[in-house]
Amino acid sequence: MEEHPTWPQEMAEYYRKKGVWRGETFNDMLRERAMMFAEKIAVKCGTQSISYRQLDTKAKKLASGFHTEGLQKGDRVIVQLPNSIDFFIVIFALFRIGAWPIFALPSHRRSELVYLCQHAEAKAYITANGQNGFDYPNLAKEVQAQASSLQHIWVAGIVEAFPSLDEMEKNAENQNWPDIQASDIAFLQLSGGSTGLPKMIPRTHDDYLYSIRKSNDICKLREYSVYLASLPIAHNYPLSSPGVLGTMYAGGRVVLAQGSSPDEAFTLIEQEQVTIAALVPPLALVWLEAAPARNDDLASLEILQVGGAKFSAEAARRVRPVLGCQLQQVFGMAEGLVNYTRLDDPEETIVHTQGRPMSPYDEVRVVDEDGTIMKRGEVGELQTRGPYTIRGYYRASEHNHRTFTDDGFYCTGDIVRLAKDGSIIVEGRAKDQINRGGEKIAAEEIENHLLAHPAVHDAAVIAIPDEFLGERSCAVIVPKKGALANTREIKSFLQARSMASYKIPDRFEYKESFPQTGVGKTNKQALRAQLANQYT
Ligand code: J2J
Repeated sequence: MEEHPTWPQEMAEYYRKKGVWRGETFNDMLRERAMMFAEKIAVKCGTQSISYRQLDTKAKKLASGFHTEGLQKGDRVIVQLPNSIDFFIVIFALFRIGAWPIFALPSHRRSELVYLCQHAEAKAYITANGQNGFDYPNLAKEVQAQASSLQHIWVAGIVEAFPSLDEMEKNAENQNWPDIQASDIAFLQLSGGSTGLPKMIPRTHDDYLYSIRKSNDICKLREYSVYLASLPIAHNYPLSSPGVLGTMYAGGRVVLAQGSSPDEAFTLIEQEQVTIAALVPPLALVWLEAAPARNDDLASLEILQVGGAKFSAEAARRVRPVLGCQLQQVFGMAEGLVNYTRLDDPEETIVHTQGRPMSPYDEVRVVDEDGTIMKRGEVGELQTRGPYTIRGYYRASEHNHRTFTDDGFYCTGDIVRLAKDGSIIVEGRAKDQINRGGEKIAAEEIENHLLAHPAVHDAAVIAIPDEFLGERSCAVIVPKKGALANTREIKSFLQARSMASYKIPDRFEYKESFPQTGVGKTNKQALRAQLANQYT
């Protein structure tokens, strides 16, 4: 089985020749940072902190432990950790032995995790001790019962009956580490998905580190930069745009928060002299709302990044006057391409566009439904390829045929238009997904859950506009003849199937039938229009 299509050889050679891919691995990165920045704090979390040197030492010891337990290069390992120092120790330990972290989100539950474990034949699952009020070790046990490949569950922190990561650390001196190449896969990132469960995205050391270096250039990340991570750092945006890894690459300091409430975030900005923070639009609205009524000193904050979903121009315009910092819009995707507004762009570009590709090697084109390339300024689907955009998902050959063109472009499913200067304006979406304030929901995934309910004949999950989140999800259900479908009951049915809670539909509607397209598929556009009429 072809596990993951990659760049054609001539493209790979070209990127190497141009110095885009430098042959650098995450292991090189940490080793060099440990030498260059030594006792400087790399990550701070609450009262705990870790220096670059300590991180390198701890990661090596844990890598040694993983090795002793039989983890090998290319093994897949689910990593489901909250924003914590352990997250870094774990991923750098896995990089050291060449095992691939799969970046599950803390909000993922049994349904997502069983799928990830089964599909990737994960050998180990590393999770949190459940201090934050959710019993992660128990979830891991439930998952293991359905995933025969899972040989190990390891817990960060202490929980009886589970081996802890601390216990696993072994002497790492004179260890023979496997040979890790920059062209090797470093990890599997998760896609928001539009069909079924999340697809896995194979990212190499070369391509990801390129995206991080480029992001650092654009965001001017330096040794004195302090990055506030209040979004879950397993997500591609806070991980790499430039995120926590970019900050470490620059030798800066990462400050981890457990959430984005102004109480926590503003206090950290003031205490830690944060210079850059990243948010999704609804959280930016909360900050804009809260700031005028508080007395925090936010003067250190130079850049507020907003991305993951469309940020309205009205809100964008308020960032500088209210928070006193530069706004940067970020339009990215875990598959690769990331667009930024530049720090020195004219105000109108920063407020009205979602930025432009970060690399001169990014190729973008806007096409109509037949794939014909459109003129500048016309609205169509964005397709892209480049040195850090994947050529295919992991173990998804059928889906890859639909999502990647013959000439290797990724069909983003985003409907955009290009401004005169090449900046991208996101106008909508062709993919069957709901973007709930940056959290992505694949309609089909939830429809499949709904169809498993005995009273449901047909189901369609669609986006409905929402002032705060941008979009919310609505499940429209055609009940079986004679069956009584009850919202409360269907909701608890979904909850019992155990999925990330943001995927549970916000609203339920019932219909006798769905409008159809010419070929007999549910016409979601017409359905959205019907619902919109119903509520205006
Ligand atoms: C409109 N839609 C946006 C924006 C993402 C940086 C930033 C974000 C992500 C991310 C990321 C948007 N305006 N500013 O990985 O490195 C929607 C698009 C896109 C999808 C990707 C990064 N920013 N989007 O959000 O993989 O629909 O990555 O295709 O989660 O989010 O989602 P995801």
